[in-house]
Amino acid sequence: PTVALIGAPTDVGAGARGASMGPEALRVAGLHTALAHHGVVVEDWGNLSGPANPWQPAVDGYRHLDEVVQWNRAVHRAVGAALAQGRLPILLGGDHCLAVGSISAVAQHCRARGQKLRVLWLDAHADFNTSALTPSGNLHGMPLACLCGFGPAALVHLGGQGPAVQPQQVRQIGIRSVDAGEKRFVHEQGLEVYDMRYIDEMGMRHTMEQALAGVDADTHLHVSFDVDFLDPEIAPGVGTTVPGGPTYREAQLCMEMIADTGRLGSLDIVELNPALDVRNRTAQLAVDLVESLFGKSTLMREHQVRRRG
Ligand code: DIR
Ligand code: MN
Ligand code: MN
Ligand code: MN
Repeated sequence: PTVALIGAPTDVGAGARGASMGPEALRVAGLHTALAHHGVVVEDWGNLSGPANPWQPAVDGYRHLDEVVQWNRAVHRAVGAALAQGRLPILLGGDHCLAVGSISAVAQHCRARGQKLRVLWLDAHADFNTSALTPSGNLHGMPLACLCGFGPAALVHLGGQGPAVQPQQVRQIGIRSVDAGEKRFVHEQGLEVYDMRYIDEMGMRHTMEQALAGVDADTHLHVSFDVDFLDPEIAPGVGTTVPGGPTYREAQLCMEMIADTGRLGSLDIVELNPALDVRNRTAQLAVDLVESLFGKSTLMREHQVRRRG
């Protein structure tokens, strides 16, 4: 596939400043060359632009709603253009509010082609708050609810009428921090959640088998990778660390099993915060994992696959 890198340097939806530096940190960590090494053709579409972070308190349950809408419109347009040109878009965030723009564009693309969409939400958080439920007003805690039809009209209808996705199309993986009201709402909407307790008890292999069940040749897989999915011991460079996330090997296996499906159609890499990182190691780890997502595998496995024919 030909990949299009789309930078969205903003932290308007986050509770800490710094995710705006994410796109450049991923480039500095060598995302482009890492993918090129695996035979992926990479086009860097540069960075989108949008309003500055006004750093204001919440109004009616939302912080910076106008700015979040403007950034998401830009993301929606760019991701839609990339898909229309047959590219596999990689959104370089930026905070996770931008997933509204990217996934609404992906959903439109799939609907137009009669393709099934499966969204894998890799995150420590459920991101399923609404203005009534949110403890913070930060829109990076609400993108999945917006995509499912619960949120401000300007975000819910970014990709046309009706919700962009149905809860049944989503699999949440690695969840370990959910607000009280948010938890009830996640249950009510019937989201399929593979939280850390599930991963601890069942293992990452079984988790991914379940999360990927039903993915077939007609399925477009979208991966929304919030870097705080990872254990903070290995990934300190995020605004909201939550202990007890996937280890290095668990995260690699997760990515490798997604790669094995051959159905990856689009990707968000969000919430990387270089201001909180240590010598860009979290960006380097993200690049390492994305390599696996695009089919990097160990020598042993390539050897076995070749022998099996
Ligand atoms: C929290 C934190 N649930 C909120 N959310 C984060 O503010 O809504 N999402 N950090 O990534
Ligand atoms: Mn998160
Ligand atoms: Mn998130
Ligand atoms: Mn497609």
